[in-house]
Amino acid sequence: MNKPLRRLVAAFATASLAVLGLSACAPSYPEATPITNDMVGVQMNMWSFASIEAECEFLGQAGYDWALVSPPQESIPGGEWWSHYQPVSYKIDSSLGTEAQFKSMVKTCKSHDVQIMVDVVLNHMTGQMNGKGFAGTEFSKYEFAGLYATDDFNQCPTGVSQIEDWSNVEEIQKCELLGLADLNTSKSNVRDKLVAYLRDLRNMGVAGFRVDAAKHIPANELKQMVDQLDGNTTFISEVIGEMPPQSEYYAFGHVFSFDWITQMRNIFSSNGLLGGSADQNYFDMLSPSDKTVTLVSNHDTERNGGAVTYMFPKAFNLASVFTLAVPYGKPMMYSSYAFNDNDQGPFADFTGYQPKETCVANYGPDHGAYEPGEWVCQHRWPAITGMIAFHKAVGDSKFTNIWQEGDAYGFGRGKLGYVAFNTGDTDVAATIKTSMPAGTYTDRISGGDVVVAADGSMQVALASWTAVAIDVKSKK
Ligand code: LM2
Ligand code: CA
Repeated sequence: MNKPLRRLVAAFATASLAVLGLSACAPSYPEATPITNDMVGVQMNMWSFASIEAECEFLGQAGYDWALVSPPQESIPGGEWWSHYQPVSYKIDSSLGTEAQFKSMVKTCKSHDVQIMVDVVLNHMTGQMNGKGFAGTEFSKYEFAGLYATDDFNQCPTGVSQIEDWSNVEEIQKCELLGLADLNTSKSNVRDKLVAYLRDLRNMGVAGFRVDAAKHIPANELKQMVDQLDGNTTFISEVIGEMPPQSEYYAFGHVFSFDWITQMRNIFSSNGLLGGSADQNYFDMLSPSDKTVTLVSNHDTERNGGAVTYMFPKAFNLASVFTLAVPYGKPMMYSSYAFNDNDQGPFADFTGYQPKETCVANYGPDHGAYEPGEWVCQHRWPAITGMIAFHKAVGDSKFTNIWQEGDAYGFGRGKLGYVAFNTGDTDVAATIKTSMPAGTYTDRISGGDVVVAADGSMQVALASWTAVAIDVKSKK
């Protein structure tokens, strides 16, 4: 159903309930569209609300359907990006901006058809012994006035407060992650506070959530919170590793694919490793496509060596192209700032708030070196925005016409698209057989022309570490 039609149907449903004198039991929320495989998201890591608001016109035009915002709630103060993962209260006020700016962002982005998703920290509160939050809220560890008292936090069954045995699910879920005060979500009063926060955000027009540290929250307790929101709300749980199994979480929402991050790093970290990657059997072994958000990197893996990052720009570019090119998952792109210190967050001014973010000049994989703090703006890289259009044009069509020549590799997506990569040091000129209709196409990567002959063959010149992509919607 298209967006206006969906609105109309929703309006009728409400009207007919009113005519019948009935009222819906569940509270009604602003419109939200559950994410689909055709949609593309982007994590705007540590972008301030005002800057995302300003960027949403671009995001909408580029075809991004949703943007993920870093944890917006009040946290401990401090210039480290990770202070945002240490909540002090659920007031929307942090170096990323105020509640007014947050609401304005959601509204403006919606007007550009970009939904806002929020990174929510439900597993824990800050680990600091005591202090004052960014918005002035005083706290001590295990005492958060108006929210939680000591008995609302888990007692680690091992007697040591920290998680030690990472194969023991009870420890993973009931002991402290990094010394962060671990909320006891088996208690309904604790879940009620967390649900109130989620409802507040949903009422502000937020469409869904990334559940931070979800594996540290028992799936059945998280589900009880999810069930208290409306069914259009998107949930994406962060569940890394084997224990607990991801399937417990995709039973009621989505999961991020950390296998995908690893696979992209493995494939794109050296020359010529793409061969065989257009393999439907491989995708069928992963978590279900309609439950899985695929990504090249996030804020953690960008720092821990687990992912391809902007520091290897050609690899990052092609890994993002590949993620948008295959019939698997609900892709989320990643956009971030340059750093040379893992802890350093974006610079804030004397008010404590971040000044407006602006992209580096000449953003793209050929930009060269960055100064720490510069905004890399991977979400604007031409190959990535070009491939959003490809992704939407090819839908769920199957792999066809797989081609390999040395370090170059390509595949079709039925009759709807074709993409070829060269992950070798030498340029490749080749003729590739496709199932595309004859004609002249615009390459989604370079913007140049690609001609498909009557027999479906196309001639391509693939420079080292570039790609070429055409689809039915790029036909001239
Ligand atoms: C996550 N997912 O499960 C986030 O993606 C990840 O970025 C968070 O860690 C983590 N879980 C907790 O939300 C980050 C950062 C840590 C940082 C924590 C809390 O990667 O380094 O830990 O946020 O701010 C920091 C210190 C750590 C200290 C801890 C508690 O780096 O040394 O542990 O605070 O004071 C004693
Ligand atoms: Ca926990």
